[in-house]
Amino acid sequence: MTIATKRQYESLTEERAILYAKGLNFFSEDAELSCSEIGDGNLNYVFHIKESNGDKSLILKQALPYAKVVGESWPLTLKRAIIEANALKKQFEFAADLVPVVYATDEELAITVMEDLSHLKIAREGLIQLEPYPKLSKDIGEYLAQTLFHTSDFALHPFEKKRLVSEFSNPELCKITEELIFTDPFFDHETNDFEPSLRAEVEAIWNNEILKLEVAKLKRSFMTEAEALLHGDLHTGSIFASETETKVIDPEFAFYGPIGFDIGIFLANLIVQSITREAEARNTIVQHIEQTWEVFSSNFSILWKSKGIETYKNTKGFEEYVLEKVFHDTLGFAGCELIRRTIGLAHVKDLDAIADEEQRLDFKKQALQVGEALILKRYDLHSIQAVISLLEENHK
Ligand code: SR1
Ligand code: MG
Repeated sequence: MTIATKRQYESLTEERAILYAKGLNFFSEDAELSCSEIGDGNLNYVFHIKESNGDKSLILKQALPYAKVVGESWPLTLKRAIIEANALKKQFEFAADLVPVVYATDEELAITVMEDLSHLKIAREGLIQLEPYPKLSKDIGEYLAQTLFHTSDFALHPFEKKRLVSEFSNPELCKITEELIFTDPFFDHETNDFEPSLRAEVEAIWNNEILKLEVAKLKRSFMTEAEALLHGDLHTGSIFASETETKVIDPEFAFYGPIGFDIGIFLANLIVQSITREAEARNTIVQHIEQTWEVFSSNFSILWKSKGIETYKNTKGFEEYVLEKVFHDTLGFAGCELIRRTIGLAHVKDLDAIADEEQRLDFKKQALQVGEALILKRYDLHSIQAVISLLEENHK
């Protein structure tokens, strides 16, 4: 496929998206195309374009120059489109089955043309409907190990690693995370959004100096520790899934950061599910939580031994030290994600769509409690089983 010709930025409509797709040499000349805008995220348009007289289809994703969730008053760099496309290509090198194929990019129009995955469902939606997704945690554990190990100093020549750090410099999107995950929910900030009945719990967080000190440390780690190329926003809305397939999409927040961040964000979104489920359905999620960490850590360890280039890799205790550091970071980041999804700007449907007010508020209080516990106790928890015990304690 050819790269599209350059032109000035304009946001597409469904009609214009069809015209654009016709210029890609992807569909045959006589193809009749239909298009629908299917994006339900916070930041972009997603056009699904398919042949009415054939089987071919693709996704055309266009970044908007502002955050859709807030409106035009929140301008946002279009460079995130090329960051996302380049991150997908880099991740494809190490986890080809677990990310969409990028067909073409257009930096001027902030467009990425990619594989159509619309036969899959967004994992958040499926999990809310209690889909078991038997492959989800194994696939995500594998994705995390492969993408994080191979982009770290443990696998790359230091020159290449630092070149990638520079290529994936993503300050505007990082600033969103620094504010929305690590800062605003812990202060009386105008971006916060919480139910009035939660005010006592929220004020307790704002006044908890011990908690805020730990969040400050996690924010510093996020801002300064360029350990690996992260997805940067690995919640369950960034994953397409079915019984047999898992694909990680949307890495527009990609940058070099601490390995535990991606793992923590994913686990936090599973933990939200564990909070909202009845005992029987909860078991499936508990297994996913356990398996994500087990698969990540065992694969990371295999890669360390088979492909690691660090001179100290066989020094007794170093590998264990690295994995333990990642584990503690993971729990802290998961705690911040739980809190921000409950009282910050960007919420999750898993909690907000619960119609029964009493139950919804109870679950939100649990999310805040678990979030706080994960941040404060992260150095006392030494295994994923200990985390599961903490979650079970919370249900009693
Ligand atoms: C203004 S963006 C709000 C949230 O949506 C994205 O998916 C990120 O999670 C961000 O924090
Ligand atoms: Mg997204």
